[in-house]
Amino acid sequence: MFVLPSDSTLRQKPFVFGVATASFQIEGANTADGRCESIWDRFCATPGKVLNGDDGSVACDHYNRLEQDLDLIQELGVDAYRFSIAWPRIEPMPGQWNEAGFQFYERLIDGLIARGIQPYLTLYHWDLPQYLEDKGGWINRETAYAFATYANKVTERFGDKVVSYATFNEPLCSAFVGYRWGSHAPGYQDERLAYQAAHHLLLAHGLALPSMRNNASNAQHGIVLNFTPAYPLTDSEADKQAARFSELDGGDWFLHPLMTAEYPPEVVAAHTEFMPTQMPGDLAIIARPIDFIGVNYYTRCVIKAGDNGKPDVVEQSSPKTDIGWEIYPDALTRLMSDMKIHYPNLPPIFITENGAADNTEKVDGQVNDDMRTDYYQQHLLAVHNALADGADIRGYFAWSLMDNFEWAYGYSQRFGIVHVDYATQQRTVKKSGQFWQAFLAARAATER
Ligand code: IFM
Repeated sequence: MFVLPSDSTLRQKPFVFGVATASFQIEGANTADGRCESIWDRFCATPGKVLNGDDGSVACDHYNRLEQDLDLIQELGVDAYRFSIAWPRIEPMPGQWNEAGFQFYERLIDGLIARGIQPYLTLYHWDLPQYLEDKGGWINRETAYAFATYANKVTERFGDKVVSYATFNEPLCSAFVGYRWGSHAPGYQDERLAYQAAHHLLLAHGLALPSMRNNASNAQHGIVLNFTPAYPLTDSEADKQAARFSELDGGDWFLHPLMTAEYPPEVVAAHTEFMPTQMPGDLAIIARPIDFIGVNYYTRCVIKAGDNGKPDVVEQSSPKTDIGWEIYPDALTRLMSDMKIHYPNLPPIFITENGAADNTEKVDGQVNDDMRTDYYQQHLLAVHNALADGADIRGYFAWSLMDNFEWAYGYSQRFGIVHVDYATQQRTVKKSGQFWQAFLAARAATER
């Protein structure tokens, strides 16, 4: 049974509740109105990279169903909508700014505002223009400067209409999944390239901030990172150190330089041969002040010390979501308190993604996704507990508004609180979506 104390901060404004999506995962229309090819279009077209050969050419056809989807977001009763901009729509050729691309997002932003919903904009959620990849992508330092120019153009256009700008979503995935493990675009498996890409992503973030602030001085500016808290298998020093190392070489590889202007020394010492080429002053640019950190949380991992103390993941037999990620809400509470301990200068936090893959299908017009509903309830309690412990969390976004293209898993994994029938593009609010509607309606009622 879901019991959130009636006086929980979660039930009170200005705590922000929203739903989140990303351009490539929902828009489709990947050749419309001058959009150029992205690295994910190329990756999808490469045999064997994406399950079932799925691609983003249609996805949820959101590009052509914008008004209907805006109404849907409004029906949920959320305060905010987090979305990303497809760089390939905005700058389809180097230095050429595409008015049709700007107009699509303008209609989106204005449509949200007209419905009383706050726009939370992410500038980069993995869909790099392919022409930049052809020149080295995130391995090429020039890409960081190209991103800063793009960020300037977008924030110049939308300014303070947007409440919150995030430079990047999960640079860990762009750098480490894309260049180290290879299961995301552009699909390299090379440690050296991975740390170099990570450095240029962080540099791009820092380079973009001054013009973003200048163009939108009332908006909040920050970055969204993902974290997988690591629990030691035993109380041994070796397991504890291995667990912390896995965090430092994960989410903290990005958070640490943002907060301290240095990379985690333990990882630098262990991986000297892979460390990125930097220019003097880069770390000061990376550590420019930000207004918020977006935290994406889905699961934890359990770690034991393997060969030479290296972290080894130990599979757990506890309940998992359909994608195979352990359900462990307490790790979200712990993550919040650990972050405060490790980084005393931490800015306010938004939980910018949290959710579950639950592939329950529609039966008689209903999607009874009980596992996801339960997942949300447990994680709301985890956020409540973190707030009670003193964490400065300002908002929570459910991932995702609707089922969508789940990267290398194609359409096989459903994260939406709204079901999408990909054959008809019909949207159906799931039981989890109805839970959110009821929760948000109850909160609105107490304000009256
Ligand atoms: O779908 C992704 C999203 O694009 C980034 N964060 C994790 C989600 C679930 O895997």
